[in-house]
Amino acid sequence: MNKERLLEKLKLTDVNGKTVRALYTEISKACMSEIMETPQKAPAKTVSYFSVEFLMGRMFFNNLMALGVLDEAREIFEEKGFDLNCFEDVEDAALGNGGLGRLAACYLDSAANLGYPMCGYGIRYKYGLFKQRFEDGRQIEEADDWLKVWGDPWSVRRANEKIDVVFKDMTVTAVPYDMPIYGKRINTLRLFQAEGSPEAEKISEYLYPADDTEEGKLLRIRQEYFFSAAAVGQLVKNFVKKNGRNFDRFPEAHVFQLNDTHAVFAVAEFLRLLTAEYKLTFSHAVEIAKKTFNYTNHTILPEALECWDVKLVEKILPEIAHMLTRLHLHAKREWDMSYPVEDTTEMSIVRGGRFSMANVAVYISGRVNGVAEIHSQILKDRLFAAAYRHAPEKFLNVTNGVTPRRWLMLCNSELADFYDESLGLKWRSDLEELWQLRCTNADNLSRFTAIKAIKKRQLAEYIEKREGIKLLPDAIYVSQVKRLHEYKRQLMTALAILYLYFDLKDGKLPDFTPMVFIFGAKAASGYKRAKAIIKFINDIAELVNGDEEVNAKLQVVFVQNYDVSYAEKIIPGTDVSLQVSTAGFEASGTGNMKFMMNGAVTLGTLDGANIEIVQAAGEENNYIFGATVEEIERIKENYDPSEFVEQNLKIKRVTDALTDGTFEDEGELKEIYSSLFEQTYNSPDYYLVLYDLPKYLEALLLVNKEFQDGERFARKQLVNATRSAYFSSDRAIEEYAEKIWKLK
Ligand code: 26Q
Repeated sequence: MNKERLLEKLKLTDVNGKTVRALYTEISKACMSEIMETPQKAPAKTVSYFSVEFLMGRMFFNNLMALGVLDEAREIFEEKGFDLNCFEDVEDAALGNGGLGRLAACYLDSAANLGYPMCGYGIRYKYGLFKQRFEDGRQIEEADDWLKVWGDPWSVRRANEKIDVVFKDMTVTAVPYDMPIYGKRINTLRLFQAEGSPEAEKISEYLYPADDTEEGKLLRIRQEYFFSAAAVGQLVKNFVKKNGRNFDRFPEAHVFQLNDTHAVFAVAEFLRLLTAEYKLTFSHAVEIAKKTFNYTNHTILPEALECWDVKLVEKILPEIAHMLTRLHLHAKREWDMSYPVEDTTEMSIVRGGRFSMANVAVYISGRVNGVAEIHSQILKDRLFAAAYRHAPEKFLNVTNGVTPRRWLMLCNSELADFYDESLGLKWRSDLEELWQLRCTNADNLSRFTAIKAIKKRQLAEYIEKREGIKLLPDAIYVSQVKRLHEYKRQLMTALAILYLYFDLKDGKLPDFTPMVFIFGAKAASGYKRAKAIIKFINDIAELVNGDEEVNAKLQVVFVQNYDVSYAEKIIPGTDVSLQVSTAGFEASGTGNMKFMMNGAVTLGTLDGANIEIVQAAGEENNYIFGATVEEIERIKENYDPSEFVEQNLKIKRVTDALTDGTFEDEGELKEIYSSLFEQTYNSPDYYLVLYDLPKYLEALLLVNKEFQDGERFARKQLVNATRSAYFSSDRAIEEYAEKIWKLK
């Protein structure tokens, strides 16, 4: 990359008479041509990362920073009278819906920056995750036509590398779009677009189309097979071109990582190609697959464990169904020699007429990992217990990480500059260096406090611009931003706020430091109860913010359309990060790590990576509460939320508010009430919202009190920020490279 030449090009860019959009394309293209001209060494071994989601966010600022020209570009264009911040209106590439997709993006960033060859494979959805706005407090969804206005200058269409994907009833062309990932190496994210007939094009139209009908399920299967087969097809073909049919050497050149089970059809396609096209025996093909594939599990929620009806797969992919059935028998033969029947049933690929995609993944993978210590332990103890008993060496943990480039250097340049001045530049390539910063030093603390104040002010300005709401300036900013799900317990926060509201109104909290609660979350389209919770929180916001008696002390904001770019504003401007999932349910969490890196304390449960965060930063510098995984098993034996509420009358007051006319209700509040006290698709209060609420309130009030000692609180925050090295995706990728991919 020739930086001087790029800067020269930017200087010569004429802004006059051009639209913002035209300039965006022109500057992006200038960067792209520099990137594309940089030669790359052919690697000995490449990682292929299969993921149905890649939540890349906005590429413009990140790429200019990666190229080392961001600050200079800002100056160059400022002189021309053009503010690069105009490009903050550019759409996020939101081809994912949450943690799993953002993790894939962070991992691409780290692999490139560490110089590991890694190529991401996925789908180029025409529409990303829906856009969200609120009407009367309810979520309205709009299609995310992300390419329409701004186009996609950061990708290159590779029409000459297209490949056919064959279904029984149609053949679909997969056209790759390559996005370079710039770092020490230039890696590629290759997303396939489905072309051919209108039917074919549907395959790459939407992320997670509804799968409650047979048609919907078939479309999902088509999507999963489509990108898996396209990627495997190309990888195998290119391997043969270079090495001939010596497939025993395939695992020396390639390692595949399955980001959850959505690309498990890649296993079947790999076996199909090797046996049908290249005439290997089935056993031989399985042997090679076993040395090539690895699987990361991201969730233990039973409803998220993929199973596909054998009949359905047979309908459109008979050969693939045949491969999976053969694999099932092959595995059984391997096991039947010695394993107890309960174990072989549990590990079985075909179960009750369905393919268990997780069992395929576990059987074929050399390595199976969870994403935080506790989660990996749960995989061994519960989800994959039988497989673990018979092949313990397969299982390992790699705790997630997040890229410090986007989540610190880009979104909090003020904090990064402070580190530069105090520590030199080494921390930028080795986050462990941050440990050197003295958190007790008064100058450091006042610098940090000043930076936090700036980031809070910037956040307040941004929220005012986007939502039209002025945040209280001198308040504790407490944020809960993540997908909306019952297990994440946004409802528990809502009830806690309502409790604080009643107490404030009753004059029971005379020394209360003003608190602002910031929520951001999208609810899946078909997830009625999650939508009800959004409505409930917006109702509370209206009540609290409109009440002159309390609104100088308490404020609630639910921002619309929370996405990667919004996260980049909220996270640095937050004092307290809420991570309050029911213990055992949040596999890891990665938002928690981003907050930590930006100097927010965690108020949370002992779940997912919170446990490791607290280990690194000290329990005394965070606020931990709530039932633990071990306790929950016991509690659930005889938990009756109605009885619990009768014994905790202050809790009863807030749950009564759901039905006593405090709010108008069009069914949403009743829905929430039922979830807490009645048997629905889960037992009453399945996620122990009420059970943990008293302890949650204590923790919130403790934060409220301790925040008054500004210096002490800032120290806790700074300790968190400077102990976050372990949660860098650079560390995580080093672990994958060493323990799973064998690149070192
Ligand atoms: C499965 C079957 C049918 C339909 C949908 C799905 C499905 C879709 C998406 C299942 C799971 C997902 C996404 C899961 C996810 O984002 N998990 C998160 O992964 C993060 C990265 O490892 C963790 O930090 C989070 O704890 C975890 O919730």
